[in-house]
Amino acid sequence: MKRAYEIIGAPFGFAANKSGSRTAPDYLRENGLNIKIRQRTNEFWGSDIEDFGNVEVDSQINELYKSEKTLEAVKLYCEKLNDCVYNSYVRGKTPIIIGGDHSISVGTVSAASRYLKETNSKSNLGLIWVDAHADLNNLENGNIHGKSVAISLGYVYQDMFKLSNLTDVIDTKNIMYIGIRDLMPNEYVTIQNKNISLYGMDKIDKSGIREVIKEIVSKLEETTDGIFLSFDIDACDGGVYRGCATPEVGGLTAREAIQIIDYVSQSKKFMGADIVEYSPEDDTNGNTNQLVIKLIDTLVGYRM
Ligand code: EXY
Ligand code: MN
Ligand code: MN
Ligand code: MN
Repeated sequence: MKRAYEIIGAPFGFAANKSGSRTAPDYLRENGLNIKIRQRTNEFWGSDIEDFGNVEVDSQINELYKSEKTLEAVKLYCEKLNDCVYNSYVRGKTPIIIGGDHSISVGTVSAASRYLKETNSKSNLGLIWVDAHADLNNLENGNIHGKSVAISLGYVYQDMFKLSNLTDVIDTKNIMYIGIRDLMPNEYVTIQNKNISLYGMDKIDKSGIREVIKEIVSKLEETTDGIFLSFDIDACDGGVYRGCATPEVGGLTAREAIQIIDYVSQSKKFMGADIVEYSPEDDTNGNTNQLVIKLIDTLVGYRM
């Protein structure tokens, strides 16, 4: 499908246990993701691709983090990112956001939802969350990158977020988890109680990734107005792809990850994606760098 993709860097890494993902957008641009080279072949692959640059972590956000107000830093950064991604939609683009840690999805998911609300008068966003983790922790302690979905649903930190447009932006019935294999007890309880769709590695082993992703996309195409993909690189096998804060063994192969992205991005309801948690400094063998480049290229339809 012909689209105008816009790459947006989100170099925010304060919400993880290790902050290596903050360097990912610039590192990728210099190591494999040369946008100018990709632009030269637009005519072959049919889609347009532009680099918006980064939504920077400004001095105010840095100060909040330094004074141990990490949650405030997440909120301020995600409000900034929400505006940027929303404006990308207004310009008719399909935004591809490169994190940063997974807390940045509080900004990206809310922006997709905001745009749908504005154009369809209601927001009925479908969210495919590919991750080793559910990021649904509703406890007030712990790393914030493990709570992005909980914040988007309005299940945690309501005092901080309730007046922003970052929370209460998605319905549990429109969330599809893929690749989850490390759940906290409170996350497990929420998934059970709310009956959230979860396609874990066992399901992928049994049915194959093609069946899984077909089923997910056809459900969301029927029941929602737009599909956003949030792809945490730790969904991929942490024994091979070490370049992230929380590698987990037993995850997706490169081919499975590529198939997910290939299939989702061809849906007519596809609205864009974020790719998060890649940490160049933890990527000691360079495998994760190569994988992330391949995933971004698959998203934008670049085939060289
Ligand atoms: N559930 C664990 C926690 O909350 O500490 C692990 C979270 C890791 C989150 C990474 C981004 O996906
Ligand atoms: Mn995550
Ligand atoms: Mn994760
Ligand atoms: Mn773990």
